[in-house]
Amino acid sequence: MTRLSTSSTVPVVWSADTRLHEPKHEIWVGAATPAVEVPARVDAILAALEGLPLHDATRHDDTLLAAVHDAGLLEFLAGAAEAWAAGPYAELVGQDRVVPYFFPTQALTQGMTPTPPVALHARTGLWCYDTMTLVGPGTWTAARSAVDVALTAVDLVAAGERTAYALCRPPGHHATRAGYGGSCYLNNAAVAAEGLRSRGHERVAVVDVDAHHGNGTQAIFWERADVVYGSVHVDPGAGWFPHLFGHAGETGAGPGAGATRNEPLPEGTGDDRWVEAVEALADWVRAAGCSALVVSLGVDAAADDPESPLLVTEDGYRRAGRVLGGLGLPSVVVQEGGYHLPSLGGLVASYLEGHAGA
Ligand code: SP5
Ligand code: ZN
Repeated sequence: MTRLSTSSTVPVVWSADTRLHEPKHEIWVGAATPAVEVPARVDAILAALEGLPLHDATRHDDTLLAAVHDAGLLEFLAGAAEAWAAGPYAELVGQDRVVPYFFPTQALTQGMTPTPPVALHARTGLWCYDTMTLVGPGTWTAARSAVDVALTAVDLVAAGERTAYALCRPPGHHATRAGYGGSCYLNNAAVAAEGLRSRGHERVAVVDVDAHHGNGTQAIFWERADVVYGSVHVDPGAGWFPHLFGHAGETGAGPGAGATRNEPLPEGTGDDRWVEAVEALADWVRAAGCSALVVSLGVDAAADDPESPLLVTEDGYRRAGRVLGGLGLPSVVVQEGGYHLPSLGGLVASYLEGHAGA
């Protein structure tokens, strides 16, 4: 397992409450499969970062969260587990997690204005866009505490740290303004970007190296010029989640035209080509004149990861860290995906070593 050298001292922010989200299962292609976004991820990462200064997240109010997310989504997520438990779902079918079965797509509504559904099992589909992202009793507390983790890391950077690492769980980059999915509920990286904006940074970059495109972050900042979003990920055009978004032609709209950049890569891409794409994103961020950086650090691009076909190594993540750390910007590194428990921590440690050592 990789250990950080003492020269790269990055504060680590976490919260024990992030362990409270226990999805147990994901429903994928109609079948319940074991969840991969599990509480043990937190402990695997903590173990690999042993020796770095550890900070407990402090409570932050909802101001920045409400700037990122629709009030209806927040209200739904905060109350969904309790409402589900009060319903007949556990005794009826043995389902003790909130999961949608009905989705109000254009194919159904065909331009008519639908009356909002009454049943909870139908209302869930208004907010949740897939079947893999289940809500249980601890989900809201965990997701809300992950936002506090991200904002505490912003506080540390605002107080003068060059780089702070936010051990967020559940991850966030697939959560849109009014939707959750892809194992994500609240968009921690987007809230961190808003946090840096509120601390006086006029233009903030979010660079996303998770194996999957961060469609939620892209959507949130799609029409904005003050937060630029760049991502490297496995090509959705080759059949990968999030399917609809992450293609090279998506570059933003309105005032945000040109403020989004995507680097989709083919299955099987390894270190050299992946790091080149990270370099392209770094050059683009440099040209955009940003004064602060949020990194969406998913380590599921790694070769051993069960959720992606990219073949990046610890050395690749270290090189990516050097490239993004080399921008010289105050940085909040936010944990996204990464599911192979034996290698997860070492990948995070390698990235941070590269970033802080650059
Ligand atoms: C944050 C993040 O990395 N989210 C990943 C969401 C993509 N998930 C796609 C799921 C594809 C099917 N997985 C089958 C494994 C069954 N446990
Ligand atoms: Zn991912």
